Amino acid sequence: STYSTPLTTTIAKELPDCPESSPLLRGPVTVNFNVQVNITEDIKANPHVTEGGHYKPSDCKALQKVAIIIPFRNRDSHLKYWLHYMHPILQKQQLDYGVYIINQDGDNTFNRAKLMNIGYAESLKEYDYDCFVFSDVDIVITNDRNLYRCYNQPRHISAAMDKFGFGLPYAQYFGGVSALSKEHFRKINGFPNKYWGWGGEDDDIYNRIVAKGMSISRPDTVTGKCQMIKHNRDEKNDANPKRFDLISKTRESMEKDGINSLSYKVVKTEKFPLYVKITVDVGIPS
Ligand code: UDH
Ligand code: NGS
Repeated sequence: STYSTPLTTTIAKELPDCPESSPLLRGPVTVNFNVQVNITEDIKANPHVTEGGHYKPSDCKALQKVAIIIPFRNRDSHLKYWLHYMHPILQKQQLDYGVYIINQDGDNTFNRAKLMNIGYAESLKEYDYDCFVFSDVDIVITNDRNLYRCYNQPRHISAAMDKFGFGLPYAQYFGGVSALSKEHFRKINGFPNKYWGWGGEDDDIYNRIVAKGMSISRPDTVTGKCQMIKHNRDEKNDANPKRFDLISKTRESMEKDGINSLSYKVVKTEKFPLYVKITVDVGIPS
């Protein structure tokens, strides 16, 4: 005779850990910013991404929970390319991830680093992330083996940008796309809030990392290739004349300026199929 298992019994099966190296990765990815992209098509093309731009593998447990944070204002034309190219790559990387667009409200001077601090704080209210990737909206990687995850040391992901001849403009460059674990981020008291306008905030972050005895990890120059969408300087993001003075004082200022002094107001939170957009009031230069 046969025994049947009661239908009501559900066996809670733990997913196995995802492998160290995803079998879905292929290497080079073709990117072309002259080809038109369409958000409706991209929503259809990414059916496993859930409302608010979240994804996790269904057949294995991701090794890291990654919040992708994009400082933003008035760059929808770039965001659609970022979403088009990055969502498929991030899924192939078998990450448990969410995409956070941190949109600066109003038209005062732009503050990239403060927006990234806000992204860290806001994403943690939603999910227990252990890694934070900070990315400009106009940069995409062109090799899917360049992982959007954290390493033992803070990671500089955009290590070989087209505009710098697929190299670094200088050895300490930490701009573009980077990844810090929660532990790295807390160690450096997050990012500076006092860089209004263009330039220097990425150098300040570099100084913080070095001041706390850490070093920068990077992919090799083949894996690290990325492309930036060409554009003109935005309004209200002129070069900051105070940046040189500020970066000469990181070691002192970092103790009191950072995640421990962050203050802002959320104006609006909007969930779209491929991302969350959090509009924030960052205040004005003081
Ligand atoms: N950003 C916005 N909106 C703005 C300003 C900046 O979304 O108004 C964000 C965006 O994610 C951008 C990042 O901040 O990718 C960095 O700003 P940026 O793109 O202005 O910096 P970048 O150094 O360019 O790439 C500076 C202007 C270069 C002009 C070159 C003219 N050929
Ligand atoms: C340095 C800036 C960085 C900037 C980098 C690349 O000079 O913030 O150039 O700029 N530092 C200072 O100004 C102190 S780029 O070529 O992308 O325009 O990221």
